This record gives sequence, structure tokens and C-alpha cells, in this order.
Amino acid sequence: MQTRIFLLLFLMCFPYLCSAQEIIPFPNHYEQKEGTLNVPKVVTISTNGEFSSLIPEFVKTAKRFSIQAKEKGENGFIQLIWNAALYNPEEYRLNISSNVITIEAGCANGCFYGLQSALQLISNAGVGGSISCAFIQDKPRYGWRGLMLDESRHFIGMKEVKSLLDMMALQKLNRFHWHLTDSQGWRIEIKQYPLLTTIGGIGNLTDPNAPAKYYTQAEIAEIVEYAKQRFIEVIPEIDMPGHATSATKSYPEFSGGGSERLPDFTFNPGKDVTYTFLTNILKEVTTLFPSQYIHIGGDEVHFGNQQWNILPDIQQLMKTHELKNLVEVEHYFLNRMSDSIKNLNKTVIGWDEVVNADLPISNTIVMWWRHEKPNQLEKAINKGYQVILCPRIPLYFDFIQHASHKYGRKWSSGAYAPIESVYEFPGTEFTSGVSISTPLVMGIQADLWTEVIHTPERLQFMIYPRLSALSEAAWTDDRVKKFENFNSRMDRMMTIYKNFGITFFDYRNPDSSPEIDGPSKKTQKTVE
Ligand code: TNX
Repeated sequence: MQTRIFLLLFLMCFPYLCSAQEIIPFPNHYEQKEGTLNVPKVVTISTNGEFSSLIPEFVKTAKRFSIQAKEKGENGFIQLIWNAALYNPEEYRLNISSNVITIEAGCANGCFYGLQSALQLISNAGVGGSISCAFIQDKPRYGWRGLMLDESRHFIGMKEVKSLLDMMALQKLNRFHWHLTDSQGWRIEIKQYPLLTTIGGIGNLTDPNAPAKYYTQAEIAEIVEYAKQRFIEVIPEIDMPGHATSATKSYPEFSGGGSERLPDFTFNPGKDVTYTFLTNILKEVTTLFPSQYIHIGGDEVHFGNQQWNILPDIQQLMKTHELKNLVEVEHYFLNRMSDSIKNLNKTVIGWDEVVNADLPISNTIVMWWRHEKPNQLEKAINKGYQVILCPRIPLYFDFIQHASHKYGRKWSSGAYAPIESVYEFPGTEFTSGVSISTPLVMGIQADLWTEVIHTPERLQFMIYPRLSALSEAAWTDDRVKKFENFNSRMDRMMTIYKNFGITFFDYRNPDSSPEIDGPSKKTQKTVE
């Protein structure tokens, strides 16, 4: 008891000293300086003009961290300064002296990131606490720092998506890839084809009869705007030609059938009207998402295209275009859709299967997901495609993060995705044939599939704290990255999680951090 009182008195006499070393993701250049800066009761913020639009959002966000912030005409506690010399749009300089924090950037993105660093420091120190003086010059390792969320298998909803975007922004992640359609549910309103949501939105992986759940176009616009204010680009995915059951049950005339296990899994590549239907859908999608990119999936078509062998339209297509097998049919389909997307002035993103379809290099980006097929990545890079790395191991967050966990996925070898391996990604080599530093790698992304995730709480448990490790893997250069150091900074980040009411896996105390049950009691395994 006595020691506790002493400790308390000690803490009261020496308020917490916070160092810039506590930022996640860790800054790429950091110099400790003499002296400290005290955090005032009201954090004032000023700008010489250029960045004034960032201030209202900062004031609001600060409030969520229990920090009272206020705009001030000049000489704020935080001063935002435009500096044209910082030409990487995401770069910033942050200087902490004994009476002021200055943030310099050449672009709003960089200034925003400087503010996220400042926010972490101020909230970690707390009012009355102090921050040690330092100089930071920071910019990301990768331009693409992404997270994908599948809302088809289980619909999660706007509130959780916004909270996810908040946590992404705080940790400088900048791409939200939204998997809005798959066999279990179509989640985006398309005005021209209302049945996609009224019928296709019904059900989820746990309950095929669950009432329709989807985002209206107004809700999509709200999320896109919310993300934009946080410098996050939202990339929609409309999966084709497979993973399409929710659409083909709404409009059976476009179904290319399926297999016994996966009926009506595909669109019909043998009918012209299918291309019109899908292009019309994508037209509406492009009006909602300002992103340059549209993701069209293209994965796992062989899971359910067996009926292509017997459908007359497809047999005819094969004859007319001299397509020798179903893989060539698939490639024909992808090329045709890629043309449509080019006409919409957008760039295609596809899963790594699309590498074999020889889509135009200049208008296609490949997401490498099959970690067991490094040659597919090698092939993509050797052909000259830009790539985003999201290999299942270790970047699929539906895979478990601790050996004791039962409800997530595991690879057939038993491999899973603990926080350490997320943090260490991409390491020093993907495959002997590809240099880790090729400029064709745009960045990295974690993917959250939701077959084994059905509630916001479970979603959070699977995302956190791996999201923090992802952010540092994507932002911080190998030369400054160290897991032990990250580990100690995670104390503060976990306090932020707690203050935000986020459920997370306390990887350092697994016994006191029980797994949140998945939708099904049986352990999920991926077999291919
Ligand atoms: C593979 S990744 C899929 C998804 C599943 C995921 C589960 C990809 C392109 N396809 O449809 O949800 O595995 O881990």
C-alpha cells in the first residue's frame, strides 16, 4: 500500500514525459533535442493560410482524445507552415521546441500526417505532461498503405467502417479497399439494377435468409467523404466473373452457372448483355468513387465455372474466338471488362490471377495474394505490372494471430499471421527472382475477409493490434524498424485503443485476452 502511495506521489510530481519515439508508425528520421515542451490545457493551432481546412477536423478529432483544441489567428501552440521544398505529398517536418510545435509540409496530406504524429504525442503526454524536444523529418516507405474489408460475407456497417477509417488515419494508412460484392451478399446500391440489393443483399455467410443489408449510394458517398477528410482513398471492388452468386440470383439471365458446390458462381462471359450489365454497374460505381482505380476481382474463377463447359452461349463464344479452354474464356472476359474500364478512364486492379490474362500493363495493377505462389508475383513484375503486396501469410487478417486461437483461418501447413510477422513484412526477399526494392511495388495491404468474422467486436479483435504493425511495415524503412522498439511503443497505442473502446488482442498477455468467438464453432482451415 505504502509503495503504491509513493508511486502515486512520484507520478504527480513528475508528470509523464513523452518522447517522439512513441509515434506509430515510427518516423523515418528523428533527432532528440535538449529540453521539453509542456502540454497546455487548451491546444491552440494556427496556420499561415495554406492548411486552414485541416483545422476544424483536427479540433474535432482532438476532442475524441480528450484534448481541448482551438483555432487561433497566429502563434498557436501548433503552427502549420506551408513549405514548397517538401515535394513528396505525404512528407512532413515536425519540430518540437520548448514552446511550440511546428509542422511543415508541401501538401495537405503531409500536413495531416504531421498532425497525426502531434496528436499521438499530445495525447500520450496528456494535459500537464510534457513532450521532449525533437526534430522529425518523415515520409512513407510505400505510397500504397492499405486495408481491405469484405462486407459481403458479413455486413459490418457504417459505424464500424468509420471507426476503422479513424484508426487507419491516425496511423497514416491511406487506402481503403472495399470488397462490396461476393457470393454471400451484394452491398452497394445500383440504381439501374435495384434487385442487386433487394434480392442480392439478402443473407450472409451465417444466415442465407438474413434481411437485406447494403449501403445506399448516399451512404457510400458519406463514407467516401469521411475517408477523404482523412486522406484515405476508397477503392471499390466488384468481383467478377466468379464470386458472383448474389448478383446472379438477382438477375439470373446473366448467370454463367457454377459447380455443384457453388451454384451460379459466375457471370456468363458468352453473352454480350453480360458486358453491358457489368459496364452499366461500373459506370454507376465510378460516379460514387473518385478513385482512379476499380478492382474487378478476377480470383478463383475455377472454383465454380464448370457449367461453362455446357452452356451454349459459351460454347459458341469459344468457337467464334477460338478459345481453347475455360481459362482462355476467363481471360477473354477480363480483357473485355478491362476495355470497358479504360473507356471509363479508370485503371483496373485485379487479384494475381489476372497476370495470366495479359491485360494492358499501363492500365492494370496486380494484387499478389497467393503467398504460396511467389512465381506469380515474379511473373507480374517481370511482365512490368505494378503490384500491391497482400500475401495471405502474413497479411490476411482473417487468419489467426495466436497459436491458441480457434476460430480464424490457418494455412494447411499450420501457418498463421502473428503480429511479429505482419511487422516484419516484407522482409528481405519475396522470391529469388524479384528484388525487394523494385519500384513496381506500390505498397502493401492487409485483407480482412469476413467468413470467420460476424460482429464488430470480433472484427476489431482480428484487426487490432495487427493494424498498428501493418502501418509501421508500410511506412517505416527497414533501417529504422525494430520489433522490440515497436513493442514498447504499443503500450501507448493500446491505451488509445482502450480509450476508444476498441476490442483488441493483447498479444503480450494472451491469457488475459480471450479470443472473441467466431460465427462457427469449428476451426476454419484454408485448403487449396
Ligand atoms: C481467398 S483472396 C479469397 C477470398 C476468401 C479468402 C479467405 C481472394 C482473392 N479470394 O474469397 O474470402 O481467401 O481467406
